[in-house]
Amino acid sequence: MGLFEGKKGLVFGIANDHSIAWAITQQLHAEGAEMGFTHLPDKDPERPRMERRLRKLVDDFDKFILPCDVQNEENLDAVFAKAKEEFGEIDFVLHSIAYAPMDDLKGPVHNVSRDGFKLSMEISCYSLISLASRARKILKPGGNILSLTYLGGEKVIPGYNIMGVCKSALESTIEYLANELGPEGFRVNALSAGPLKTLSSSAVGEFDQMTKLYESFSPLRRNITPEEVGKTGMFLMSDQASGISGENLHVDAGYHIMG
Ligand code: 0WD
Repeated sequence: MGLFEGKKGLVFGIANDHSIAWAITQQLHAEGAEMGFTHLPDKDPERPRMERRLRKLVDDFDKFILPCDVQNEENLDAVFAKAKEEFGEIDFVLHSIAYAPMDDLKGPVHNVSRDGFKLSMEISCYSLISLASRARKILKPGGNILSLTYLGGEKVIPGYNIMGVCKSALESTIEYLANELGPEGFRVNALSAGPLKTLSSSAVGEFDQMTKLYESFSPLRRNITPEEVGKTGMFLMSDQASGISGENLHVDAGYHIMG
């Protein structure tokens, strides 16, 4: 019997088959989880690219697929209403979302615009609060929320720029949420992944140099694979991790320990 047999949850952040959320979803599905998924609303309803890409991946097993821009309260309400209708209660929420406008992301933090800062923080950090406040109303005791972060939230990583500031805020938010939701029986954790080529990461400058550093200097002298991130994400959301909350678990071939 799979670790997620009878378990139900929501997955936010599959953009395509390179997405980290997809790597985790494949492991959750293999362990028997039932899931509802969201995608960014398509700008042109005549050409629903985002929806089509997601549908192609999860069509065989999704319970539902809904558009959701995390900046839109009505979208968020609709997703959690649907989850309640479909599942009653849920066991997990995967938050695998980040965004910063290209002009702000490419440049130094001291040049970030006020609007760019607000937008990046809202989508990359506040969105977790939006999900948590709704999730706690339908999470089962023992349920949990997992979010994705990167080492650039703990240390200065050249090229990571404003996203590093967002990840710092996200990691702190995870700790506060873990403390607040713990007494209700819920866990909140972060998975800090090494660099993987995805739509989002291709916008981060110096990405290729980052992966080379992992191959040369991490304790394992290599980078990680999507499958490794997927398996650890699945573990953290499973009952096997029932004693883990407020954690920031690095799946980065050990790179974070290096000076
Ligand atoms: O190396 C990497 N790829 C790492 C990524 C290393 C460590 C952490 N991460 C983090 C990212 O910062 C992010 O939090 O993992 C998370 C997932 O990122 P990903 O899998 O690398 O990127 P991607 O496949 O692009 O998924 C992120 C998705 C968006 O994709 P696009 O590329 O279309 O922006 O976040 C979603 C969207 O699906 N997203 C939103 N969802 C709802 N509302 C919004 C929004 N406003 N904006 C972005």
